[in-house]
Formats: sequence, C-alpha cells, structure tokens
Amino acid sequence: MKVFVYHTPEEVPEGNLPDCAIAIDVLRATSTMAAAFNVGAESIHVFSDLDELRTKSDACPADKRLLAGERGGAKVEGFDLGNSPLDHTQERSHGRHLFMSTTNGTRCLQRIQQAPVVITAALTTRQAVVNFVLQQNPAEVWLVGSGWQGDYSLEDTVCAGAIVHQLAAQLGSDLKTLAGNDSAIAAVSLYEQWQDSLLELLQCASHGQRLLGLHQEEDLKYCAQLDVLDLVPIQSEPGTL
Ligand code: 3SL
Repeated sequence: MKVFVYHTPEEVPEGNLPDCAIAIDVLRATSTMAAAFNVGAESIHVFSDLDELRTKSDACPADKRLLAGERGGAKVEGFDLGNSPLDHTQERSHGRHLFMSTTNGTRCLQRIQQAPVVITAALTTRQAVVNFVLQQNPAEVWLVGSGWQGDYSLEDTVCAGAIVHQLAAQLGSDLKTLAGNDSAIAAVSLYEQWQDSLLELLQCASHGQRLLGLHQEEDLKYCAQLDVLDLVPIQSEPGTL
C-alpha cells in the first residue's frame, strides 16, 4: 500500500485515480457528515450549486429531507440546517436524506468522486477509517484535505497525518515504505507534534479562528475529538454517501 497526502483538492494530480480516495474536511463538512450518519441519517447528497440542490431535493418528501448548507461559515438562508455537527440529533436527522452544500468540503469530494472507492474522514472517525482501509487493502490511497479556498488547512492535514500514523503502526510498516509522497511524511510530523493538543491546533488554525469569530467554540471541541465514532461514510454513487 502507498498513501499519498494532498493538502488541497487543487493539488490532486489530473488524469489518474487511486484505488481509494478519502476526502477530509475536519472543520466541518466531513465531521458533520459522520455526525449525521451516527444518529441514523439515511443518505447525504452533496451539491456545489444551491439551485440544483433545491431542485433535486424537491423529489424527496418534505418530512424525509433536510436541507443543510453553509456559505462563509453561516447557514444558507431558508435551509433547515447549517454545517454544524451538533445540529444532528436523533430527533432531527434519523431516517432523513440530507441535501448538503458546503464551500470547500463539497469541492474536495467532487474532485475525487470518480475513484472506485470514495470515503470521508474526520478526526472523530480516524480509527474506523484506518480499519476500513486495512480491510480493503488498496494499492494506492489518496488522503485529500479540503483546505480553504485553495489554501492548506492545518486541521485537514493533521487528520491525514493521524490516519497515516495509525496505518503505519497497525501495518508495522515504516513511513519510508508507506508514504507515497513527502506530504504524507510531513502530515505525520504535524500529527506527532500536536497529537496531545488537537483542540489547541484547531483553535490556532485560520478556519478555527474564523469559526471562533462566529461563536462556534463547541463545534471546534466536537471536531477535535479523536476516534469517537465507529463509522465510515462511503460514496454509493458520485455525489451521494
Ligand atoms: O468549506 C466547507 O466545506 C465548510 O466545512 C466550512 S464551515 O466550517 O462550515 O464554515
């Protein structure tokens, strides 16, 4: 197995695909997707265009759907939910089909959606993702951070590093053998530096700062938790988990 880390969707090489592609948006899209499935959401349909989302969601009965969307960190007007993992409770999300649009997480997922296996990862699901990858044993894995408008995000790269670190430990492999590119080794170094203070790292990160400015302290605390959810969101068809 070779594991490649790409800090942003823009870094992903054109023209080839891995056996397994993993989208990461710790703050907050992939943390929120895992939180929704954890309370029994039926499916998540991901859109970049809000009008397309509204049109497609019309085909789903109103009591079975939830419209969830964020622009600039804030809820889209007229939608049921924004992009907070804490929005998802049993009462609200169980049995519902989510129609979701976020700025960077959506773009990341769409960039890799043609790979044969596509999953999402967050710090909350790190161990479940590692177990899934070990069970599938793909020859080539890509971990792709969503970043922020084309820029590197600390929180996505530290999550990629946490996954590579754990894969290496469980495979009994050294990084030289497992890492497909230098970014994978750098991501592990970032994780090893911050593994005991992930919340502090999220609070230092530029998007963490942005969310703190929007009074989302509890979201940062939630998203900084490691290995608390035993599930892996898997793409069933492009754009749907
Ligand atoms: O950009 C995204 O995809 C979002 O996760 C950003 S936010 O955390 O909802 O602001």
